[in-house]
Amino acid sequence: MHPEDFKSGYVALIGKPNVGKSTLLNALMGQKLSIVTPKAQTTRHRVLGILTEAGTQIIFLDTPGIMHPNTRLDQSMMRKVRESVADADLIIFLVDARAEDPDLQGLKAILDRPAILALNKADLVQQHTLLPLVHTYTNLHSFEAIVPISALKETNLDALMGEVVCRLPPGPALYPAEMISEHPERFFVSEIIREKVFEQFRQEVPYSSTVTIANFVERSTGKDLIEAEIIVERPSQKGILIGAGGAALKAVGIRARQDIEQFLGRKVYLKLFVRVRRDWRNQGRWLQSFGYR
Ligand SMILES: Nc1nc2c(ncn2[C@@H]2O[C@H](COP(=O)(O)OP(=O)(O)OP(=O)(O)O)[C@@H](O)[C@H]2O)c(=O)[nH]1
Ligand SMILES: [Mg+2]
Repeated sequence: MHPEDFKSGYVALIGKPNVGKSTLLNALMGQKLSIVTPKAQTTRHRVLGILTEAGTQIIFLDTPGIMHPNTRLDQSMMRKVRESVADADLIIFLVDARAEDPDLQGLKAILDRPAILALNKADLVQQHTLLPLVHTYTNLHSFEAIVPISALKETNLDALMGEVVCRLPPGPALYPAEMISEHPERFFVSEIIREKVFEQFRQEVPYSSTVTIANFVERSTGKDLIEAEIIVERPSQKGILIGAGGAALKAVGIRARQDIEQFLGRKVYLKLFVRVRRDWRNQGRWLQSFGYR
């Protein structure tokens, strides 16, 4: 194949919280790069997935769900959405196929960028209910294509990929073919721990938490040592995270370690600490030091 025939581009996954953007990224990549939980506002970063195959390189950008920002952390998340829209050659705009009202805020956010509408969670609805939804969105935005999918069941993703690939601009590969992401290992490790906190705790604890890696020591003999800090906003949250006799934190550690070992393909020794950083979600210096600026 001629190098001039190569196609490459940035494809941003945009939509409300919980519509299945990260699930779709993982399904398209064939491996888990972005954390997924049943709770809204799980993703806080822009997570890259680089897919190189058959003369194309697609750089997927998973993004936080679009919401009204209440904290400076939220503002940072919405900035990542705007940056991803600006960088995208193409947008996959995800909506929940069960939703009755159109996502007007999301439509506003994608501006006039070329976008494919993905009606996700189609496995949860009857086919005929999709028609009014298609009609509504067609009247609101000029979509390049509309594809019902199930990111979870991996249904119709070939059709979606077909619509994406034919709209990629000509261009060279921007990353080496074997590269699947550009985040360092410690990013994925901290995200896996954050996923377990989201899964295990209720109400405000997940939203008040973040995770930083304090120490990551690769050892040629024996297991790698990873020391991670779970940051919370108040002492009461620290108590909940640790639990009676340390049981809750221990459970987080066991679940996280299993996934970290699977992700890294090697055994690790994981040590978790809990720290209070008052109101960190509104403090610029903390946001910066936790990787949100
Ligand atoms: N039934 C069904 N569930 C899905 C589908 N896609 C995602 N989900 C579920 O929806 C929930 C949210 O999925 P995520 O991928 O985390 O959604 P998201 O859009 O990345 O959410 P945020 O990061 O919070 O913006 C999870 O429980 C998924 O398993 C789907 O096609 N069908
Ligand atoms: Mg997500």
